[in-house]
Amino acid sequence: MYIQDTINDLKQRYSDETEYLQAVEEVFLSARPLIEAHPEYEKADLLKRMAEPERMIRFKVVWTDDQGRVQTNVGYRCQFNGAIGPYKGGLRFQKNVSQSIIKFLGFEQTYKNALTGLPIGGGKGGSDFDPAGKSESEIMRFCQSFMDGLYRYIGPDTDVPAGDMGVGQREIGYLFGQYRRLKGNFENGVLTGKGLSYGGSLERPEATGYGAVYYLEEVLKHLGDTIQGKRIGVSGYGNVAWGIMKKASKLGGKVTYFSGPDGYIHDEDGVEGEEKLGFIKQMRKNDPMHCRSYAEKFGCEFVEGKKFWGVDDLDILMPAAVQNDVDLESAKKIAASNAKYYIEVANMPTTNDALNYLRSQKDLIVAPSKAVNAGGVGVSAMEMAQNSMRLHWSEEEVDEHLKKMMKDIFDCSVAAANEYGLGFDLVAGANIAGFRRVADAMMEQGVF
Ligand code: 2IT
Repeated sequence: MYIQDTINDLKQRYSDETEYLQAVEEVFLSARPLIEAHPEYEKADLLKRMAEPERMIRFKVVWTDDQGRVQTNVGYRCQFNGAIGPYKGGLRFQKNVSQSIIKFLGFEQTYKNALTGLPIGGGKGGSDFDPAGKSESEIMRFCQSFMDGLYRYIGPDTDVPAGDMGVGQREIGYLFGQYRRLKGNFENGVLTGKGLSYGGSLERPEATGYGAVYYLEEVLKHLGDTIQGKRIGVSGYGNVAWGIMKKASKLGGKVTYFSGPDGYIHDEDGVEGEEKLGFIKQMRKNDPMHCRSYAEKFGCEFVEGKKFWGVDDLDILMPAAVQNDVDLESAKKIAASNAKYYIEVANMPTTNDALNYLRSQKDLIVAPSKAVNAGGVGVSAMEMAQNSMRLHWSEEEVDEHLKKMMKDIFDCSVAAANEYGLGFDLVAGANIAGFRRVADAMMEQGVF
């Protein structure tokens, strides 16, 4: 009753924020056994307090394009929950960015960050700026104006932004440069995902994809299986998908399908080797909307306007593109295929009805993104640690910490599901474990 009543109230209050409501419903319903075992949560109005961002900042971003026309965008920073540490989370620059999308990402980030076991709260930001077709100097001017609106709200002990879609190392450089210009202070780097020349961490660009593969290895190991010879389908070809391809091929797996907004690629030989990986990196930089040129370059199949969910020659599916990539119709195709593992990577890549459908399939292992993709923000927290200690870790050191972190996240999810008699349920386990850490920190800090 308490959970459903809370969800219903939120649906009334935020009726037009569909993505946000979707994320809240998924976490609260997945953590049901924990919430029902703790009547003190209801007394403390904990669910509503967890669903409400501590602060939602919205600002105007005005910049001038190369033709001298003045352009106006909207910037957001959602400081969702700071109970465990400074707000931490990426910035997304994408045309479709709305308050609901930033809020859902900030909410998810809170539980994901809690799962890392590191002292970081949850936040997210971004803008409806569309990076497609923009020149280098337009990107720089936009980033500078964006930081003009944001700088007074962030800081190394307050809120530490990073990248997300449309924000990579180049954008982080311009954002940090403007922050430093405004504040006249290095402030431990303030942002993460920085370049190596001014405080970035080795392996941060690969961390989300590598972490996802390390998590996958834990799942396989737990079930007496291995990645050797497994055929993997990854949706997307951005930074995260690229990291998965790089690591999976090193460990003996084969990414035979990937996709873009224009359709999907089927490369029977697998995406491996410097040439293919380098081509994908360049393709993303030149044109984040089309992956067809890969098929032309390497002589493999391209299927226009379709998704590969449901093809019969894949063992492992890793949606690593956008939210709500897999709907109920795709889920039914996946369930009817030979795939044994559905490992979410992108933030909320599955609609709630599709996720419930997939979770109800006996022969399919389902893992949730907030656990699988936590390696990215985890290495960001390690970048913060390196910056505050004023030193650099070697790639081996970062990698060792990342591996251990992914194993800990997997183990604590398995343990949490077991504790509530749920069996091997990675979705419930991760949500319970993440929720409990945030809940404990909030309960101990009193009512506010
Ligand atoms: O979704 C995510 O976890 C990120 N975009 C990375 C956040 C971070 O602070 O590194």
